[in-house]
Formats: sequence, structure tokens, C-alpha cells
Amino acid sequence: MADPYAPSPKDKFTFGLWTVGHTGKDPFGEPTRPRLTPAEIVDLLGEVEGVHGVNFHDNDLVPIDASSQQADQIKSEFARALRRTRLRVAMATTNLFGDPAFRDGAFTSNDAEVRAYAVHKTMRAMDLGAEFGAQVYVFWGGREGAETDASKDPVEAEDRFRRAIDFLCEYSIERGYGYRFALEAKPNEPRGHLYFPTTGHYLAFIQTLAHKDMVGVNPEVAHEHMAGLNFVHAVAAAISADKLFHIDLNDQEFGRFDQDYRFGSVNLKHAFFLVKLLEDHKYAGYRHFDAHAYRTADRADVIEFARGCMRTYLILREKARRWSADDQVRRILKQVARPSKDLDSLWGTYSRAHAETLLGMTFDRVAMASRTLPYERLDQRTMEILLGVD
Ligand code: DIG
Ligand code: MN
Ligand code: MN
Repeated sequence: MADPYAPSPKDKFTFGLWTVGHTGKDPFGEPTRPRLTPAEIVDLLGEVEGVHGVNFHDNDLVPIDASSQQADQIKSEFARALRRTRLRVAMATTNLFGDPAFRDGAFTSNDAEVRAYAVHKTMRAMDLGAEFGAQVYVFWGGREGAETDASKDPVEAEDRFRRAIDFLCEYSIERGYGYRFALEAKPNEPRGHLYFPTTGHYLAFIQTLAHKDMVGVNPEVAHEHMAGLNFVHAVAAAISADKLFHIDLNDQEFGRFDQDYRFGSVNLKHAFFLVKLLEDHKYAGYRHFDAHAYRTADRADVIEFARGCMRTYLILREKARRWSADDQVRRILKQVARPSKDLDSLWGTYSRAHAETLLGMTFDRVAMASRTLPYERLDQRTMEILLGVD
């Protein structure tokens, strides 16, 4: 019998080169897995059924100090691997956080030469991404922050970031790249504090941009959890603003460093409501797993990690369908919903008449407070569906 949770490229699951290519190196330990070339990483993903595409930072593909001949060699091997595996390049981004030159920020650096270099490097990385057909361009400001606010005025720092995004939007327009920019928030790490710490900050920031229509957000589960926030609600805000241009799926214990765990491996309930939200609202974008396998994993277990990310998403998608069709769930949702087109229309659009009517109304607070809201039963039923109890 066919596996009902077998992914297909139609599901638009993607992985960054740095995810399944992660060597297991961490701040306290050396690599536990060999470094793979970009082509080898693509071939590894080619062994995982159903992957749609791959993403890269510029220097995941072409090392920062590669000669043009070396770059050409790497790119042609990468292109051959893409053809072999029929994987696409979905998203590209710039590494503006690894090189020591960016130790005090990239676009927000106090050093004008560093700021200019960051814009230069990003344009080159946009060229590289466009060469491989990337449609989304992500900006994660990993060094755009501070340990001490004595170092720079945060208003000036954020304005530098704004001017860089505006310039790079113009570059994409002039080059005809058609990129959709996706801004990715994180509250801290590797800087003590990062500017634009949550998706909400970026949703406000986007409204101040010169080309706000081509800029959206790339929320990441781990990053909103690091800020102690409800990721589902952050994504809902992005959907409401029509700004969910990309999404970084993974998992994360609250109150920990950025763990980038396999999707759904920690907070299954949150993952369920996230998948339900994305599917209910017909999210049509890429589902990028910005995650990596445990440091203990060998190559075979890295492949299991990638399979697990996609499989959990598809299992939860099926659970969401089952939840929406469940009689008990439907009955309780019907019971707690008390719609009234007439009452809603009174404040749906403003008029003096509506205001006067509302002001003249009396409300039975006791009756309102006594209506049944069986959310314990509803949530228990939700948990039972998640736990596989019919
Ligand atoms: C980390 O969560 C960031 C970087 O890996 C990258 O710039 C971005 C794209 O997914 N996520
Ligand atoms: Mn992360
Ligand atoms: Mn990310």
C-alpha cells in the first residue's frame, strides 16, 4: 500500500545546503561529520524522496575566498547535481554574519566601508541566486545588533538597514530578478541583541520601505520561540498582512539557544496548529526546513532527519484534516460560535447612525458571562486526535 505520508515535490519542501550539510560542529565541539561539497549535499537530498528544492547562502556554494575559476568549477558541479536529482533552487541569501568584517554588523555597521561591502556582497549573492533561478531572497541580520547600545544609535542603525533594503530592491528591479524579499527575525544570537527581534517588528518595518510590496517576512519557529512567543500567532499576523513570503520550519525548546531541531520534534501541538494554519489559509510558498540533525547523527541519520521533517509535516496535515472533520470538534465549534451579521454590521463600518445605535444598546453581561465554552473538552479532543485516539 502507498505510504500516505510520502512527500512529493508538489509539497514544496526545501532544505538549505547548510542544513543537511551541517557538520555537527558547535561552539563546544569539532565536526562529527565530514564536510560535503554543494554537489554532494544535493546528491544527499536526491536520496530523500519528495524534496522540492535547495537553498543557499552565497558562501555555502562559493567560498568567500574562491577564485573565479574555482567558483566556475563549483557552480558547474552544483548545476550537474541539480540536473541529476531534478532539485530546484528555491531561495538564496547572503552570509553577512560569518566573516570577521561583519563582527559589528553588516548594513548596520558603524564602518561605512563594511556597509558598502555588505551591499556589494549581497548584490553579488543576488546575481548568484538568480543564476540558479531562486525566487525568494532572504535577509537574516545575524550580526545586525549590539552587545552594548553605547556602540550606536539604534534608530540610525535601523535606518541603515532600511536604506540597504531599499537600494537592493532597486537592484532586483533593475536587473529584472523578480525577487520577493523575505526578512527573517531573531531576538538574539550571535549578537547579544538583534535589531528587529520578532516577525512583528519586521511587519511594522516593511511599511516604512520604499518598495514595501516586494518585501515580506520569513518567520522561523525557533526564533519566535526564543523570544517566548506563539509562532502560530506570528505567522497569522504575516498571513493577515499578506506578507508570508517564506517560512523556516524547525523546532525549539523555549528558553534555549537556537536549536534548529527537526520539525515537530519538540512542540507537537504548536506544530499541529501551525500546519493547520498554513493549510487552512492555503499557503502556497516554500516550506523550508531551516534545521539540522543532532550532532550524534551520521549520514544515514541525517537522511532520516530530512525524511522526518517532511513526514511529520504531512502527518500533521492529515491530523488537521481529521480534526476539521471530527464530529465532536465541529459540534463544540458550532456551540461556541454565536454569529450575528446584524450586530457585526453595526461596527463593521462606521456611521453616526451605527454609533448612536450601539451607544443606545443595553447588554446582558450576566447572560454573556454564563454561556458555555467547553474548551477543555475541545482541547482534550484535539490532543486525542494528535495521540491517535479515535
Ligand atoms: C538562520 O535561521 C538563518 C540563516 O541560516 C539564513 O540566512 C536564513 C535562511 O533560512 N535562516
Ligand atoms: Mn535558527
Ligand atoms: Mn532561518
